[in-house]
Amino acid sequence: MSEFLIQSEQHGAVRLLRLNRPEALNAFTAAMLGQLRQALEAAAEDVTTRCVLLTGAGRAFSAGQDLADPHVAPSRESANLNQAPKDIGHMLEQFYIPLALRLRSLPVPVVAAVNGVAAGAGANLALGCDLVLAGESASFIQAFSRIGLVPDCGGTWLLPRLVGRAKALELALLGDKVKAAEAERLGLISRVLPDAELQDAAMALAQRLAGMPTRALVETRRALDDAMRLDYEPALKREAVLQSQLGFAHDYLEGTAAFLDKRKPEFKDR
Ligand code: T3D
Repeated sequence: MSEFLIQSEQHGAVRLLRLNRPEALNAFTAAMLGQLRQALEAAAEDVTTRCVLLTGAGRAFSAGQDLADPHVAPSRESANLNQAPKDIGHMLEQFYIPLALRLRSLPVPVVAAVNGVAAGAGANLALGCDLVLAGESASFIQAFSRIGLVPDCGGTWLLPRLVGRAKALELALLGDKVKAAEAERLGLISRVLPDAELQDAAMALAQRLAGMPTRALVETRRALDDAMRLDYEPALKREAVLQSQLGFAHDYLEGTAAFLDKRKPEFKDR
């Protein structure tokens, strides 16, 4: 049994978080979800951290909710004994929703390095990250329909936005395994890499993002998400508001000065 269900390492300005229950394909228990939330908060509070990189230990990214966790596992006798089943919605309210929201509102960009299978909530947590890289042997499974549930952890919101309604329904209804190459072709993820190169490439990408103007990147994430529900003109106006704000910030002054001075910029805003 792993003591640290989430391993945290600092690599310069990159906080690497590794899901660490490899014996169960990093399936989420309540304790693990709690530790992941704490690890994200710690990264958010540390002003020297400018990018988070999320990956899994062992051969999987995450198999989603641990179906044996006593918080959710139905009693095998419940049908016979007429016991009330557990309300698994509570698990979502208590753990997954705050986690999904925090991932999407973190003050730094988040990269997922999907190193193996990502199923159920594991898939959708990965897909909710800002940039998603996957090893060529990785796969994505909307496993929910296989066990009589709907996609959660943002799946119903993310899937149609990423791949359109037709493919989203195919993925969600059938719950078939989508290999990394197909996930890239569909637009579900950013990029596929040879397995042996995944971790180094993901770290290089995270380091690159960490050297960029963090505040502008985070506002870009928010603007793109918001624009999905805005008409064209309000989206244009929102861009103008954001440019007004960013135009007074250090990083814009530094970025333009560095360009004119022909030197590398040093961004600081977060
Ligand atoms: O319930 C709620 O709280 C609501 C929220 C739901 C969110 C969800 O995530 S629902 C979806 C839950 N996840 C799944 O249904 C996926 C279940 N797992 C699988 O289908 C397969 O394990 C995989 C396709 C992911 C991988 O298959 P394979 O053949 O590579 O590995 P395996 O042999 O099936 O699994 C290896 C071990 O991990 C095995 O344990 P053992 O026999 O070696 O002791 C297996 O039981 C364990 N494991 C895999 N997934 C889970 C799990 N244990 C608990 N929960 C799991 N989700």
